[in-house]
Amino acid sequence: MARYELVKRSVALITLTNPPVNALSSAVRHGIAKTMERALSDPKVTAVVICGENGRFCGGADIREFAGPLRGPPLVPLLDSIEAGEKPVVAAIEGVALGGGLELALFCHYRIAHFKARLGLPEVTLGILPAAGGTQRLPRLIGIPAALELITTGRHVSAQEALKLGIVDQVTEQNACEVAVEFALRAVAKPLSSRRLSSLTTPCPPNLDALLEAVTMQIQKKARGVMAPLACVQAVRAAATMPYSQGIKRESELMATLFNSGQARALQYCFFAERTAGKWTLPSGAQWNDIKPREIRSAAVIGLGTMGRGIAVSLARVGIPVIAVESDKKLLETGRQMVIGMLERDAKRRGVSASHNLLKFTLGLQDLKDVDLVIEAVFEDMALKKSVFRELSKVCRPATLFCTNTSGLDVDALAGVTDRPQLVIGMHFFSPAHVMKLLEVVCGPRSSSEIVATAMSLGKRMGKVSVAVGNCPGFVGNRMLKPYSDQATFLLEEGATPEQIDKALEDFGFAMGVFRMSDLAGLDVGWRVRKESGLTGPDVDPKNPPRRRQGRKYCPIPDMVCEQGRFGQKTGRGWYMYDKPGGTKAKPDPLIQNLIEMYRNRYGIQPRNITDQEIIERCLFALANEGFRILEDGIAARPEDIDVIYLFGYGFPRHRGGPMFYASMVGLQRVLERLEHYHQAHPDVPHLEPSPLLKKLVACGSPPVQKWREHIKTMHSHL
Ligand code: 3H9
Repeated sequence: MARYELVKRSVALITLTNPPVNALSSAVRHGIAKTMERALSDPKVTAVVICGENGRFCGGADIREFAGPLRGPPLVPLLDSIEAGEKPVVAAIEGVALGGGLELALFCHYRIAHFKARLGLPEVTLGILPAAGGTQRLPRLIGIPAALELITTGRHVSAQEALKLGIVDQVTEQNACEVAVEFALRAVAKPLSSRRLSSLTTPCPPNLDALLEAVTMQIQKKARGVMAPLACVQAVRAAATMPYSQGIKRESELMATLFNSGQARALQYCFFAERTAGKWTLPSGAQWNDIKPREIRSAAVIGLGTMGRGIAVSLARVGIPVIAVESDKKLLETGRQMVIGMLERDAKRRGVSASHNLLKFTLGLQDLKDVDLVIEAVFEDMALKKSVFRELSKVCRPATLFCTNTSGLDVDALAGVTDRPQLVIGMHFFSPAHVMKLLEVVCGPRSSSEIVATAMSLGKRMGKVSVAVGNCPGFVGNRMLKPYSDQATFLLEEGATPEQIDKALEDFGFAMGVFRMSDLAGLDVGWRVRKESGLTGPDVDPKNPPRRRQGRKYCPIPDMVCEQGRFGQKTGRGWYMYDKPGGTKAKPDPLIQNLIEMYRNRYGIQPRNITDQEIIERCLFALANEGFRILEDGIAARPEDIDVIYLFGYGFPRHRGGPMFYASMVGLQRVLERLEHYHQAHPDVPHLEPSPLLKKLVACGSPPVQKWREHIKTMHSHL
């Protein structure tokens, strides 16, 4: 776990060997302790270099070990012995030095980084803080403002930025280990006292209190209810105001509080869930690591509306030539200008040159005959999409892969009109497609493992978090959204206001409550879907009881809002009012309050006081309940997949872990009891009836999320 070699006759080279990221597991810590002891006690050794195997210095503490009791040597005393030694120790940083990895380097006397290396203290993203001295040493090295920014955001910096900030002593384009060995030889004669960060005082800005206050306020505004960044501020304050030994104690007290918190567990769960999501398996047994994706050398995007433009940008910026198609000259020209503008802004932001030459714009589908893959992104209309796919079948070569960007239509029905149903798949991008990280890869029953592998790998190449899901109306994300937003509108009927419901959800941690979110997305989209599915509009039988549709409770308030031409932000009016069409500052609108009151009067509904607890339970337990049904139906393979979809596509607060993890943290027994309670009160709302899987898990003793799969295994899979 740590290899020892003597090089150049007098330099001990210690290599951390724990692939893939050389995390500081208990075995690695043992290895460091043993090899350092050997190096410090061997009189032949005059200097030490620490590096990591396979061009990666160290990805930090082994996060998998956080779940169990601490084994092996604790990190801080081990690292103290490195700094206290009388032989210069040089960290040779290649690949990454993150978290405990950077902290290890900060205990070394010198740091040499390869020019492609990335450094950072990302502990805050895992709900903890850099507790191996990071919060005390980094401020001593680079000053309070810069250290505060890095520690509270967890941002990674490039080697060049690390050099500018003073984190590393040298950046090299050569082998960092070899450069570090030469550097170590030259350092032998030099005094080490000024290189020991623990002995330095922290350079303190005169306005320390104001600075810490400003950062605290910024954090409270941006990350409502999140504990770790605030604890980081307190730890950095200790670095500024206490001697090193006391600061270290404070760091460790703060860590102890965070370490056992639900937030840390949730954030660490998210880290692994994100990585698990890419590991898909199909009922045939085909899986992510044994099916080779096809190489995509060219692509086409059909339709240059909001979605198509974002998709074209996402493809072009990773170097894939794109042919973009529109149906008439005017739309094509508008689309062209928008795509080029977006690509330029994106390139400027990333400091690269825009890849215009990769884009071609055309009115004719026949230009697509040789492309490797087509993404259809026309209007969400089944008949229109079918006609596009019929045409594509005629013009494209037989091997071209067909993808449809749809937020809920039947992917298999589209596959059925093509000459290659096995090469058709859904790619549900989220708007704006070049910004949002989520991609639902919708596998139809006839989608081949090769197209699943290709769509997943293309998603990864575009920087997306891709999740394979089965084919059903709304797939995973939008299917779950319905019971969630239905509960919100039922709560309106019963006595709540849009702003009260939004506030409860935003206090819970959502970036936006359900009504503000709907105003942003546009209320007309859902209205059209409801009209098409016969829930509202002229097709509804007038004899139908007004608040019931298709045998269940129905709330027509959202339709009434749309009937007044209030479609959300874009029209300047929706659930809220805005200062102008397209405005973003939402203000409560008395007209909405009137509309709800009139509605209640018409149906004799007596409003009651609704607590925030009821809002959270009804919205979020109904959401998770649908998640359990999705698992039962085999539309998602794992609870982690559902959580990743909600984290990346729907603004679910990361420190709550996602709807399924949140349900497990609340306790499945409690979720079951509350759903039973609410279902009893609202027997005509089937979404509140606890799902069989939830009941089964409770009967099995409420296993942790990671074990649910064992109980789902026997169920049918649509993936
Ligand atoms: C810490 O250091 C606390 C300290 O302050 C000390 C306190 C006392 N541990 O992301 P990838 C796994 S907290 C365990 O796909 P990439 C990962 O799960 C830590 N496992 O690769 C995956 O496993 P699998 C602070 C880890 O090239 C595999 O490695 N450090 C760890 O895209 C490959 O990962 C961090 O927060 C770990 N530390 O990205 C850094 N890291 O193959 C966390 C990775 O089974 N890590 N794995 O799915 C990362 O940000 C990225 O993994 C990294 C590589 C940038 C390193």
